Amino acid sequence: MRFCRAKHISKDSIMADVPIANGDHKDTDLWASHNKMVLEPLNTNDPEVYEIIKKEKKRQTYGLELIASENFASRAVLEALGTCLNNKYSEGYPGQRYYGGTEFVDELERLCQKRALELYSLDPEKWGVNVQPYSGSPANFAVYTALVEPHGRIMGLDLPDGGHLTHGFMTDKKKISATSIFFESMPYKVNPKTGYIDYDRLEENARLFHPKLIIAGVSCYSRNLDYARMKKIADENGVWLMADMAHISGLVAAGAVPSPFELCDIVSTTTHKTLRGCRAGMIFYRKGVRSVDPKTGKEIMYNLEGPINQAVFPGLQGGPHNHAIAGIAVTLKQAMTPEFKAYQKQVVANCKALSAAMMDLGYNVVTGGSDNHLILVDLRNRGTDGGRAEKVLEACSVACNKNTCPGDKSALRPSGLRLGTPALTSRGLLEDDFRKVAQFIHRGIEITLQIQNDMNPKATLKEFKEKLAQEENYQTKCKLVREEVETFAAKFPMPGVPDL
Ligand code: DSN
Repeated sequence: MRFCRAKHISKDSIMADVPIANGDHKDTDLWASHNKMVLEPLNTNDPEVYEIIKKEKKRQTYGLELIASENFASRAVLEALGTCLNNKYSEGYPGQRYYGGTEFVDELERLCQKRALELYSLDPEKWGVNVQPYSGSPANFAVYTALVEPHGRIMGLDLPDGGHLTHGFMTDKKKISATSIFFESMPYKVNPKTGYIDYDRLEENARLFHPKLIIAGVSCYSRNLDYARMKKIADENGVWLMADMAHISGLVAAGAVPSPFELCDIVSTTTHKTLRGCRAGMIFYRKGVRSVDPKTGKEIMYNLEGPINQAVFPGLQGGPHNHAIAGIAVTLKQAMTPEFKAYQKQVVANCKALSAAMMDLGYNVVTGGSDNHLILVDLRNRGTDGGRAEKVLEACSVACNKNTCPGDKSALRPSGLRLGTPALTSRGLLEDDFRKVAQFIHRGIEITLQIQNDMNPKATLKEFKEKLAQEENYQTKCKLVREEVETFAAKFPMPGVPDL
């Protein structure tokens, strides 16, 4: 097929005309319908996908979203994602690309980097940032690739104790995360009685294990990290201290929790959790003078920037997702506002209210509360577990996730529920609203117990789910809670694009 242009496309009327075929009648028809295809809106172009998105929008709007790693991105962030930036390849970094036509994506990436450093009050002489990681997992793997040789050693908080998969998760039988496949990982743990990180044991094991890098980061830990203690352990062993602040990067930006930047060498993050942006990642690294040799007086420089940038591209990734970089830039601008700071303070206040309400209802909250945006409710004293409660709550339009609790014997039957406040706080819920949310959760857990009492105590989760799905009695009970939840949730505005 040959293209020709119907008329000249002026800069003012981009997309007013699109290429049409110059050929026989059949080709012209084909190209007319091709033109329609590339210009028509989603709802008519692909009603099947459109309807699925509408259903998901409805689920988010009428449900109570308590998954601690989720949030509702703003309209401006979502608009930046759905743009022509999606189309552009630009391997490399601003000013050093492999393709032409990168003038504007260079401008965008530089703006994004500038905002990232500003948000966390970082001196550009002392810190740099890579805004190209596709998300948190690739960001972490890029740091390890840059700084830890193959089979070099890494210590991170164990996944069942509240760490993240990418911090090196493996079981007795299997290396699960690529971090444990390509590097050697040794976890540190929480104290099973208190739920707090056992820093003494980390210190002891670091001396024995000689890691190259220690990770200060969490996925399900409701307390502030002791960066000073971790820095002391890192320095004693001469190793890198990396913070993975993915869960708390919005809280850090607002000063609602301690910042890792003062004491860590590298800080990785996602941008879509408490930071409330699009799905992407960033890596901050120290640069400039690292120390001065006491004997020679010679300055020793950090060597993080080159290795980290090279690990992201060309080491692990291809072209940057320029639409995501635009989304991050918009996110960072919003995060510098007083409104965002107030939002983050409310996230923490709401979490304290939710935690207190759950404890008033007789639940055991791990560590007895929270410093941040999440709590872990241990259901062992109630005679149930996270998997069963999660399923019933889902049937009541309450979204949260099962999670292992300190001391759990089996990761296959996690005892806890992780509950987070960032998403619902974005919809404007305050402390009193979260006390109501606690009541809804409690009612869901009561139904869970009723179903369990009606079954063989050894019944599997599969059998539990079947009973929940098949017995009218329990369906009716869940429906009653669900209708109240949905009426309650519908009162709160939803950030984002109105229909989708
Ligand atoms: N799924 C996210 C979390 O819950 O922490 C990160 O992988």
